[in-house]
Amino acid sequence: MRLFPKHISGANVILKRLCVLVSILLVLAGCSKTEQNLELGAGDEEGYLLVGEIKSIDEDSSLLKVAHEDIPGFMPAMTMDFSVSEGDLQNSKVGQRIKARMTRDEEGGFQLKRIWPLSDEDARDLKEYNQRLQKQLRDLPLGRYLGEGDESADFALLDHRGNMLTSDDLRGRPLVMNFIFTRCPDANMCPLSTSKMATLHKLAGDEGLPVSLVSVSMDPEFDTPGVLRQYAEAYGIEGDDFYFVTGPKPAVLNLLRSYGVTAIEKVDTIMHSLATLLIDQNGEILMRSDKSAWEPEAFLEKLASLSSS
Ligand SMILES: [Cu+2]
Repeated sequence: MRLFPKHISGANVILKRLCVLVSILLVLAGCSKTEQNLELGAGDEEGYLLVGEIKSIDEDSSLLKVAHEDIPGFMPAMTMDFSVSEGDLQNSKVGQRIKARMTRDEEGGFQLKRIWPLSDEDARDLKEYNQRLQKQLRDLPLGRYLGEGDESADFALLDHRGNMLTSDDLRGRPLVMNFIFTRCPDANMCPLSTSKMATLHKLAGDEGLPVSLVSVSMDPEFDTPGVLRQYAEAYGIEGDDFYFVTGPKPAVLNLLRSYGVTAIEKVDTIMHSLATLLIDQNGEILMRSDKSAWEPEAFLEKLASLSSS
């Protein structure tokens, strides 16, 4: 369908100008919208949205008993059992409020997927830190992103154990950060980068060098804390100084933007670039590699020089 034929009549010219005006107004409206939807798990479509409180955990049968609120058009408020994934089971705490998608499992029972912990304190942190990050983004000159010598970006996200992690929590010791997503099908990209992070973690541990490692998911709608927990386990990554983090999509996208990491969603994957950063104990970026072939040994050397200085 062609909107504007070659021979544009007077009425069409007016119509065309109106369209242009409306487009400009829409763009302006979009630009002035600063409030971002920082709701955890926003944007999910599968099954029914469920909000509730964990009442008990049955580890042997991988079941959670959850008192859920009314699910409009489907089910009134009640307490019932749900099957959950191993990662979600490990992250669950009695008394915790959660948000999840409710679907049928293979046995015809109900299951919860994409579980996000809900707390007012977390919501406040998400909002406050993301506002700080947005200000940092506004202060960056057009086309620039953070690199060596720059102050690192502020963030608040949830780790793979379901706990809030902020950039301030990480101050006081060096930090290595990279960007991955668990569904990445390209062995030379995220899987390789995660293996290198695991190697660096081990080498630093062997040499007694203090460092925190943070892997930011580029696929926050799929990579919930429970999914990240299973991913960490699959790579044999343990220790409370290694974090896989995720959160509301706008907060994650702002963090990616600040570091100039591109992540373009395709039908069944994400086309993306990579970045690995070494940030010192005061939050300054000391090293940045944009290649998938970054060397853990080079980062280790820099870490050692920090310790000895
Ligand atoms: Cu990847």
